[in-house]
Amino acid sequence: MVNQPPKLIYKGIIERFREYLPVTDKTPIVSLLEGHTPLIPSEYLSEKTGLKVYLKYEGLNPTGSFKDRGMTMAISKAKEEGSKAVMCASTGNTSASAAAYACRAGMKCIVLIPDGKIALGKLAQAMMHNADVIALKGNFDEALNMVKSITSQYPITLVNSLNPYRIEGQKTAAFEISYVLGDAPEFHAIPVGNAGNITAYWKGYKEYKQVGKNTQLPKMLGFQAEGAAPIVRKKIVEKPETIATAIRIGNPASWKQAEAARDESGGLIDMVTDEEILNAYKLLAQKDGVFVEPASAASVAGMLKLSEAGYFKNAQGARIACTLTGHGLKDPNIAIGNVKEPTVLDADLKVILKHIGF
Ligand code: AN7
Repeated sequence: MVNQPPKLIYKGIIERFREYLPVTDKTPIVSLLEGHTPLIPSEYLSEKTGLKVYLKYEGLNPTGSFKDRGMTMAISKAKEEGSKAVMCASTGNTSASAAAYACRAGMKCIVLIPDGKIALGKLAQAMMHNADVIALKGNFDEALNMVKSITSQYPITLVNSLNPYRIEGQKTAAFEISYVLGDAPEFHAIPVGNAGNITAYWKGYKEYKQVGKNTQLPKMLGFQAEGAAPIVRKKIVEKPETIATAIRIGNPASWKQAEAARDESGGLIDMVTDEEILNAYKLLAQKDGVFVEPASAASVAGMLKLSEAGYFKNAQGARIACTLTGHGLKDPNIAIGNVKEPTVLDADLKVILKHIGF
């Protein structure tokens, strides 16, 4: 019938997983139809590791990263509570997401980013979505301390992952993976920065097991960048450094929760070098056709590191989900700086044919 609304329209993670989320009929849902991202099997990585490798491509969220899952919750709840402004510290993706969702909610958004250390695409997003962008002469950890101090004293809602609604939203990625695979995978590999996402996935997997949707829990495998690996080193890193600017964090807010996810699941948190990150970044793009930002490749870099060390030798054929947290277009400079340059040729058919081998 002509006027019947289509029944299968996807409405975003809050509507899809409403029963697992702290929302009510009164919560105004601010959504960009985030979530429902593909779980892409990787033949190449499966062959290389002897596992069944699945890539959870979170770069396909509306603002290009997994942050949108948490932001739809954080902004909806902020709106419900009557908040007029939100604020976050960010290595880039949180600011892009907060800025977009705040626009949609008609709220003001203030973001604190480390000056010169966020990827170009993310900066463009925050600016384009009209956030008040403050480039701090300091790193993410310093920015987060400022934001915590300001939001605890003034009427501005904090939307970093210290905001519990962020974690609630982000746990839905674990639900989606479980739904597609019919159960939780045996392993889950994930980049770790501020450690909100590993916390969220672990919560999601546990909740699905509690309600009987899953029969098992995965071992959580978290990966930090070697120059920003406080959890691995058991010590705050005062001056974190890595090419993967998204995870250039020296004092993660969810440090304890990440350790709990690791320990309760029987998994581990390890570190990968920038070289290993770039290698996985290129493999994903060039073998699987999946373009991610450098931080996202940490999950695959870590899986490959463990595979080479024999970690999976008694688990051949097991399923592993690797979260690919953000889209490759976020950080065009790293991409362009790490692969071969375009070949500049004259507009001459013969020259071009010669170049391509005819
Ligand atoms: C692509 O945007 O912290 O361990 O301020 O953007 O949950 O922090 C981003 C983090 C991994 C790490 N991959 O996740 C921010 C921010 C990408 C990211 C992480 C981030 P968490």
